[in-house]
Amino acid sequence: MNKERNMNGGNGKKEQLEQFTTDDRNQKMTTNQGVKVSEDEFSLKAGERGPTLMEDFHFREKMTHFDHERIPERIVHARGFAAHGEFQVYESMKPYTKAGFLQDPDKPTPVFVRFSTVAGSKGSGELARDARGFATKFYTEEGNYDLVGNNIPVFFIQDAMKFPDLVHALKPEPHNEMPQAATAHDTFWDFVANNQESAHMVMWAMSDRAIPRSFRMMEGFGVHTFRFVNEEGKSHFVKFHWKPVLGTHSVVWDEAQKINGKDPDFHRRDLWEAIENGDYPEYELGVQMIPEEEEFRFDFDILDPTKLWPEEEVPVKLIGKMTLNRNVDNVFAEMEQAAFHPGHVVPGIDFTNDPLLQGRLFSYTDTQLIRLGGPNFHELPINRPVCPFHNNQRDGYGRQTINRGKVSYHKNSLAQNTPETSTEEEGGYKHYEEKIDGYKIRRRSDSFKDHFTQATMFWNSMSEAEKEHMIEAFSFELGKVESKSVQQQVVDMFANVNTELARGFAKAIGAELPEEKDNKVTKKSPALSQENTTKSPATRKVAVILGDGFQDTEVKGILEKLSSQGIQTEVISDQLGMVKGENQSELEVQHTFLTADSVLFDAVYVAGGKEEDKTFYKKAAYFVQEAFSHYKPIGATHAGGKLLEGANMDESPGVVISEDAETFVTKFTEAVAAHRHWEREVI
Ligand code: HDD
Repeated sequence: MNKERNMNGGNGKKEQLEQFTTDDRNQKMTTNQGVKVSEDEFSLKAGERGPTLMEDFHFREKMTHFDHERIPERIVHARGFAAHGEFQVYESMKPYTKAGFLQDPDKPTPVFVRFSTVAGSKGSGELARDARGFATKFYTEEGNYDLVGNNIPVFFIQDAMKFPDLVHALKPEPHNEMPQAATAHDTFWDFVANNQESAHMVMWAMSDRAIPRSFRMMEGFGVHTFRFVNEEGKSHFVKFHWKPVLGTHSVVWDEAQKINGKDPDFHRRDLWEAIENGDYPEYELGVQMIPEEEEFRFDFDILDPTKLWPEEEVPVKLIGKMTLNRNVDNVFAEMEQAAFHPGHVVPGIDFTNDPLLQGRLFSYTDTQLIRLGGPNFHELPINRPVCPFHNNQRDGYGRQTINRGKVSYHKNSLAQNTPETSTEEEGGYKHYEEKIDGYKIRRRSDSFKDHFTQATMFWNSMSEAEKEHMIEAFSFELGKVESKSVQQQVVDMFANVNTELARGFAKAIGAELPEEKDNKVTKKSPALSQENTTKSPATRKVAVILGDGFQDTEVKGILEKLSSQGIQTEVISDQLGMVKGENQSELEVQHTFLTADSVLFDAVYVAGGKEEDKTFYKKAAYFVQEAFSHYKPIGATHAGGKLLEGANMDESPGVVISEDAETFVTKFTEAVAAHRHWEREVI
């Protein structure tokens, strides 16, 4: 058995990483060769005012290492953030798959999860309108299994052959590298209109799903149809889902754009802080399964990655839970060097002929070769499996393993034909023996040619507020497109999805309104609307606006009660330090009106202060107005009530004003759990 394994707890991934972790604090400084350094500020010079000498090995080493600190950023998904955690299955999945990590509900499997945006560079703002990557590496005892998904269950294209075209179109335009982290430009929409298989995913990208409130509050999808294979060799088609325990929630577009300026790290900060606070993000793993013999039972092709399987037709079975419970020690070593690959599978999980998946199976290793500089990236601590790995692969840049012996080929007699292959019973991976018999052709199956039915189903499933947001999103994106022809092509394309939608944004961009199309699709899938998601006040961040002279006795009690509901409160005032109540007790101020902004919070509670402090109230009113216009819950007690009355907000949905602390806490907690109050009229 590998000595890196089973050191204590789990299957040893944490301990394995610790072997490579170092702490430079309280140590003597040395060069990389271990020689102690006596001076680290001045290069070695010929005379006090003279030139630096070539023999200064310390300077040369320090500078050379620095010059090589960067590696190419990911061509897509460059901006991301990750955390460690564990996964546990609820009950054995033996009837469906032999995958070892899905058998024993008492055995946790370590995981590493990286969330990302797709289009932007490594330093871009995190609230871009974009799909989010949701990539999970399971360190199983049978090898690494990577589920490399997105928060949108379908994709723009049906064949990986078109991926470079898609990415060229959505990235900043090559002649001036604009716009950063945005699809609101000519080339993206030109691609959409001329590659109409993108219709369904574009609907998702224009929906609230593309501006999540948090990585902790978004779903994840494996997108492709994979296979589960059990010990008897029976196969089920399977789609994977991650369901966030806190529900699926989004921000509004105006807010997203402002967050990008106020805190471009908003999503990573949220994840990092939740884990540091012990509010571990949780996601349930769900699977939709279709037995092999039912492959053709549906009105869409189940291998088409632009189609989802409506949950009402193929129920999602929740089979386990993932908990993210540990932040990384070092972003570069762990997140930047993590190499995910949909082709990293374990026995019991297999591929299908989805042509998008087939192409991905090539692309991911290929990209790591350039990004991580050679074929040995599997040896990097974050990528190492927890089980032993032995084969005849040798050498290459950065090789760390020291392979003993002179035999590095198969078959051999000098090493008794080892390392030896394993039978299926011994755990050897055996590809599912699917019968394939056909012509070599460059063509797409007719069963992949309906691009609009599910796009319409998505539209039909949205609430009124969600539909409005989508019309606005199209209007924004196409409003930024310069080509009138591209604008009109997109209007005409989406008239095939829904006339109200296409006319809605055509009007906003001054395009010709499309003719009414005879679209007979009435199907809905309620599971697609975020209106129907879990609502909970847990971990919601409330800005508490306090000024000197606030009603301290009651307000402190209210804050404690809110916190017992899992709500996090942060005090905002006009200056840092302590804010003093009318009975002289104090509370610490975490932010000023200058360092905080309503867009960084889920809700606002105004308890106010001395009523005569006009400047304070002016700033507070601005803060609250903005939160109100983003449909956020707003609460007020004491002097805060007058502020809301003055701004005519007091009668609006999601606004809670009460002098009675008990009633206030109950109603405000409900309002916070509701997330947003779309029924509110915003002037
Ligand atoms: Fe991809 C990265 C997800 C289609 C080629 N992809 C990447 C990441 C995620 C996805 C989450 C970031 C992994 C990380 O955090 O390191 N990609 C998807 C999904 C797709 C998809 C859900 C469609 C269902 N991707 C796709 C295609 C190709 C690629 C069709 C090419 C044939 N993807 C890549 C890549 C990346 C990548 C170029 C960039 C960095 C990396 O792989 O490691 O190889």
